[in-house]
Amino acid sequence: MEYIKQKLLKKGEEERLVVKRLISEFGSTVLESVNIDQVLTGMKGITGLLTVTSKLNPNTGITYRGYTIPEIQQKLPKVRPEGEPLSEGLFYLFLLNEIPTKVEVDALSREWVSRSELPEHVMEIMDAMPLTSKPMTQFSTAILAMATESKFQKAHRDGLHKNDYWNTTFEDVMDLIARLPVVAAYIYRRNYKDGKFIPPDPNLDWAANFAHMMGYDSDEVYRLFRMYMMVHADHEGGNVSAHATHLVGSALSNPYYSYAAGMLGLAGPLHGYANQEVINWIFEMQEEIGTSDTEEEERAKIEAYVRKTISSGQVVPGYGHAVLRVTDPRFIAQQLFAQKYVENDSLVNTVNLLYDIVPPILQSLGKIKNPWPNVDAFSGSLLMHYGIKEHFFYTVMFGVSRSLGVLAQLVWDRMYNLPLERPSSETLEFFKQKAGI
Ligand code: CMX
Repeated sequence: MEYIKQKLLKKGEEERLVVKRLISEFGSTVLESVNIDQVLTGMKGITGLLTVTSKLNPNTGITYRGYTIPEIQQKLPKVRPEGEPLSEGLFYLFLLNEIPTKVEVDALSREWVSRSELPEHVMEIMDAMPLTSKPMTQFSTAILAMATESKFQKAHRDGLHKNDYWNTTFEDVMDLIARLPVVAAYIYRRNYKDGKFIPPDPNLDWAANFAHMMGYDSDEVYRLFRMYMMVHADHEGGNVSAHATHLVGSALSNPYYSYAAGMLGLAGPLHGYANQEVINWIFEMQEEIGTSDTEEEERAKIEAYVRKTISSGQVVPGYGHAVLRVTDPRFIAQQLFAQKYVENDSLVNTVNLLYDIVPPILQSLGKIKNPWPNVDAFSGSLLMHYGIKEHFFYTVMFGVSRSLGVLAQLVWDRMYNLPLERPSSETLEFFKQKAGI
């Protein structure tokens, strides 16, 4: 991987100077003013972070290093021309801002397999966890347990120049990304299958290997996993999992601690846990409304169920977004995937029907800023279709894919020598005074 490091350093040294110059020469340039409601509603819309891997436009959705999801699907190397892009290529793009060749992507696949062996104590710690503990508890515990391997932490302890932080961070990030699917697949095997560990296949790419280690070996599931990893990989810097990873990393905590923090944020119902909630909610709805004789009757029953969810003070999972103001292009990518490869699946049909029914109801509330579906509204129905029915595991899958973007960003955080994150906070008195109340 020396050539990746050399490229990274070349770009990094140039960009690091730009960041330095922005701080020293243009530090007092005003970006925007901040309103009270922005502070009190989760810092929405306040530009407070530097993130290079991706950018979220409220009206057009995510771009990865400037490329939309359809462009990514078209431009990144694939196993077959009509297939889905390889995750290795996406990581390469996040890291180096270049579309890699298939040869470069294959080298990364081999590198990740070569780094994928878990330390013995990590397996033992996973084996010691009760099966009653949530998959995300097991996942984040295993990530923390892997911190014994941190090359960054060791180098830092031994006295590391800050301009070299990126180097051992890159090494940790590569190890971590290589091992996350192994950890996740083992959690899956222990919780839902025979508990036997399936080793990675050195001939498979990262996403396909994840499916393989979970026990799914077909070109169709490999293709699904490649698409799944791609759509969940990054969503600029302010979302909870990305921001938590960055924030903890800013204290120079090692990449394992940083990513574990991100995963604990992903586990929340307003973030990545929503992908399980969508399936839970649909199943509960189906149980309550039963079968219908006509589509009209079914629509009326679903509508009533959606209204009941809202009136009981709950959110409709998979709908709404803190930034997006349109249907999430990641939802659309999955819908197109289903149109292409999935024939007449009743759960997928229900998800499509909900897309018709839910937004007008949410819109009619008059308070929700975005009534459209997000990435989580579709993903579960696809996994179910391909036989991965254990929906309590779905957030772990989201967690594996999110590593591609936020850990590439962590390398850049260290390359730029970004300092400790420390915004200020104010008391209620301050806001009352500002408002004159
Ligand atoms: N169903 C019902 N009400 C909703 C809603 C939904 N899906 N989404 C938002 N609202 C409500 C909010 O609860 C809020 O109500 P109050 O003013 O009474 O508190 C109001 O609409 C305004 O909220 P908002 O500004 O539009 O949304 P936020 O930026 O505060 O929150 C999000 C965004 C995603 C947390 C929210 O839309 C939500 O809870 N959605 C459902 C959970 C979900 O799908 N999360 C996954 C997001 C994608 C991801 O990170 O994976």
